[in-house]
Amino acid sequence: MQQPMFSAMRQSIIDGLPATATSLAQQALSLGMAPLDAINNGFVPGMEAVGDQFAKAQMFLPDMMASAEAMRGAMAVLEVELQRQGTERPMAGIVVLGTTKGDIHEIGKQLVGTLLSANGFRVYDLGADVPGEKFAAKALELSADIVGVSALLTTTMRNQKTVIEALEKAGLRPQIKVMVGGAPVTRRWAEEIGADGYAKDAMSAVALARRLMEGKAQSASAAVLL
Ligand code: B12
Repeated sequence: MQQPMFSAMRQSIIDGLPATATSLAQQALSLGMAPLDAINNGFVPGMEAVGDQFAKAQMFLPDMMASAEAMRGAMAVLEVELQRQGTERPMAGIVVLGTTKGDIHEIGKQLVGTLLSANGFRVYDLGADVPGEKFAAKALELSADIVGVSALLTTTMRNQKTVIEALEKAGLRPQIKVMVGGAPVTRRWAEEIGADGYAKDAMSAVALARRLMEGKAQSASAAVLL
């Protein structure tokens, strides 16, 4: 039953059909499919195919927008279930999340936020096209543990560094861990800009956030011992 359903999900994204994608997400949940299975094996492969077709000029911007709309429709249904699972966990840490200035891609960042919430993190999502100072102001206001910065364009990746600089300028860098991600981002880039970690997808982002929290706890107890 799963394989034909995954294919239908993938196709609903490629064809840019929000009503179909939403209905497939609902059907999957009512059949007992795990929301992450639907996301990772059904809908995300659809988005990947769309990206490939767009890169080869086999698809144009309005089609890609329809595909993004279909993805958001499916995610809206699946997120509710993922969030529900997260409400039953103890608080793991406070995360401020956003996409860099100049960049309007939101789907991957939202998926990261949803999985972090589902795993007990309290997530504040600033949205897309967010300047560095806004990340810093929100992190200060919430006493955040982690700032997560997404970038999907090679031209906006460099603004991830601007976020780190804004945190430094606000004197927040010592106590706040920064994680970066997005399709063009690499581990090497994360190191180059002085981020504390990089994750290639939302599942790895959760593991990374947990590791960063452990690192924070260790340096806090080391400071107490000194
Ligand atoms: C959907 C989409 C859009 C939608 C966005 C809708 C929305 N509200 O998000 C729309 C149609 C608006 C759009 C617009 C544009 N897009 Co676009 N878009 C895409 C597409 C097809 C899919 C992106 C996506 O949602 N993927 C699915 C999610 C689940 O994956 P993801 O984003 O990579 O996120 C995962 C990981 O990267 C990671 N992650 C993401 N963020 C973070 C953050 C942290 C902290 C961590 C740890 C991890 C992490 O975890 C996520 C979940 O697993 C990509 C193709 C691609 N292969 O990426 C092109 C793509 C990114 N777009 C591209 C382009 C060129 C554009 C436009 C400039 C087009 C134009 N001419 O106007 C504009 C950009 C405008 C702007 N200023 O931002 C290019 C970028 C090329 C480049 N190298 O810079 C791509 C690669 C397409 C291509 N192959 O050419 N786009």
